[in-house]
Amino acid sequence: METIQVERHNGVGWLKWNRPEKLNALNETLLREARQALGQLEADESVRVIVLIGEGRAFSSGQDLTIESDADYGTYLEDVYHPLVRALSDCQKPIIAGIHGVVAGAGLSLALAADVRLVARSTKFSSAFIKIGLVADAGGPYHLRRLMRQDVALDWMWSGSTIDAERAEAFGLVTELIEDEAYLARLTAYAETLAAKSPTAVQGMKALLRESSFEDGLAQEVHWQRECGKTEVHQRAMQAFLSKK
Ligand code: T3D
Repeated sequence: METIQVERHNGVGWLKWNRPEKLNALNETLLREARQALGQLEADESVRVIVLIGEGRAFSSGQDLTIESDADYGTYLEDVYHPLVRALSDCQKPIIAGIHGVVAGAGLSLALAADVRLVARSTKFSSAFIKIGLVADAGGPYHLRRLMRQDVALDWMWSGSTIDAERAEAFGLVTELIEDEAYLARLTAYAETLAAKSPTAVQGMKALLRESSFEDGLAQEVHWQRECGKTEVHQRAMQAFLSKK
């Protein structure tokens, strides 16, 4: 692939935006290749956790602003962004966004589609869209609404301002804030620790927390707990507990 790099280590699939010279600005090739790479990692049984990261000094500077196109923006969203955003949202495996440097505009929207966000302390978060007269898109508003207070999210989106990682943490956008020197090691340890846990329980937790209604939630609990109860991890843990009695 031209704009995406994929690596697999210790149960973790690393999906890396690879346009460092443009701070991983998102062009059509990258968005389509990312969709393809995500599909491959999802289908690979050796991969239990997926990490999204950016090569170079940024996670992503958002939509590539140098592209000249006559395409209708709505159609472009439907054809190019939404397949990736849907795939991220529908992915049963846990997705971690590892964020450093800059995360802006549609790059932020992709990061918000991850399940958790591990962030290097010097990262700058830019809402950016309004600066070029656009609404936030690529699923960003949906996720912002779930993570943040609506008035604070609107205030930020309307301002188009850039905030530091501490502020983003206060907004609820950061799962774990990490000192820059420790960032990559901690991200790797987090992902590999999660990959070592029961995949049935890990994926079940993700599915249960996404359920929208109470009744759906109860029904899903029944499904996932039934499956978890059959796993070796659970059987071994029960035997270990009982053998100590
Ligand atoms: O289609 C849809 O509906 C989706 C719509 C989405 C809209 C958005 O995503 S809005 C957000 C768009 N992004 C931005 O507004 C950020 C633009 N970039 C910047 O403001 C700055 O680059 C940064 C503040 C992020 C970093 O500044 P700095 O000084 O550290 O780096 P730089 O020198 O500006 O950038 C390095 C290179 O990356 C440079 O290229 P060059 O001159 O070396 O050839 C720069 O032009 C390029 N670059 C950075 N961001 C983008 C970009 N090229 C294309 N598109 C970018 N977004």
